[in-house]
Amino acid sequence: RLTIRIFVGMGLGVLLGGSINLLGLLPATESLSAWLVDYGANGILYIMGQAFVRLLQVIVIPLVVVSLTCGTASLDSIRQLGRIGAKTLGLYLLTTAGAITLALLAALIFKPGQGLSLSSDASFDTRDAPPLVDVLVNLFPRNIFESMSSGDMLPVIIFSILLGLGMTMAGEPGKRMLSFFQDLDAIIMKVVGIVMSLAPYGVFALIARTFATEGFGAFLPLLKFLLLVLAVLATHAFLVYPSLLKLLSGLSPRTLLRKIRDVQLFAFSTASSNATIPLSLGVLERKLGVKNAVASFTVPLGATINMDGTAIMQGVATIFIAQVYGIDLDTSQLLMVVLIATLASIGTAGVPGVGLIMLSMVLTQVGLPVAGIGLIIGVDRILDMARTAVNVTGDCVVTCIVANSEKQLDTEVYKQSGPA
Ligand code: DAS
Repeated sequence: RLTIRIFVGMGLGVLLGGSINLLGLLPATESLSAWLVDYGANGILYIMGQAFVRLLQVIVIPLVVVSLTCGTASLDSIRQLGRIGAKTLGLYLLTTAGAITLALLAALIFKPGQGLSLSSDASFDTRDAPPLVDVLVNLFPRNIFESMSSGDMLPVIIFSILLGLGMTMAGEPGKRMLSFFQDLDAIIMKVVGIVMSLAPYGVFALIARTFATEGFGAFLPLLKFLLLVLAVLATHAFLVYPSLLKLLSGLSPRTLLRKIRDVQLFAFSTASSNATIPLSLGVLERKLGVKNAVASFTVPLGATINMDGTAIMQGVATIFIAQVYGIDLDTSQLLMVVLIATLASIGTAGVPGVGLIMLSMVLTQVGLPVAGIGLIIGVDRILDMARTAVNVTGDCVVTCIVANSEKQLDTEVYKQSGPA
């Protein structure tokens, strides 16, 4: 339902903005109608669009602290699942780093942002990207409140992981605190839901203003960006994952992809990994023979920290925005994008639209203008649905690999042809 309303918002935005542009009503001339349109496009629509973007940004810190602490604290059984935990974390981070590298290479080769001169709303500080060593040192929070207030995400991610681990080792107090954080998590997810319910209006305003001021020219370059992200997502889901599964477990990729099709469609339509957890667990345990001891650990963890699709969007978007603003990223900055997008994908909770929120952190850390998000926010909903389906596919593939390596997967059940 929200997706449809967003599509409607986008459609109306294109219609309104496009007609304003085609009628040449902007820039305002002395005529009253042009003045009214200018006031609307550069007043009301501007405020609506910016308000929506800022509302997305303001929830980043609480969202990451709470969802990541819960995600890490859900490792409470990491002592029993030591090896499984290490393998799962290792594979999740490895596939995400691989995904972002694939995305960066594709974007550098196909140059989706080449030669575009899209103006963007807010002025921004192209802060010089700090050298890599400082980034690594700054990973460690000195004063967590300072990091939170300055929106310096990396120390917040490290702090949340430490907090979560501390909880798992603190016995009763840890359990009490964890349930408090889980309640907080539920509340913050509701807040994210409120902001996302404003998406149709925010997207309408952003799209309408983009088309009013930029004209249809704006959409075409986005089409190239859109198609490139979708192409990398498809490569990752239908080429990289199957090869990984075959290589590391010998299990049949065709069987897996056939049996998790519903999971992918549900993830696509809800654009939420969290909402898909129950479905993933059911399919993995009942149709693919994965033991609950593993799936109950790897699936919730994956929904929180394994976001290959999101990392792919962030990789292509970062290069796209850099190209639009004519900023060349050097090798150390590209490596930093891999590191940060991999870490950012850990902190991205599995709810609609948060990948875009995390993108603002990736852009800030490499000194790119966050306002660049305004260029791609209009097509983000479609990308969100596609990348969530990839995120969930990654969770299922890694779960099968880890379960199989720990003899926790019944290959008879896996091979059963049963209904998809
Ligand atoms: N929609 C998120 C998810 O549920 C991913 C994202 O927003 O990038 O996985």
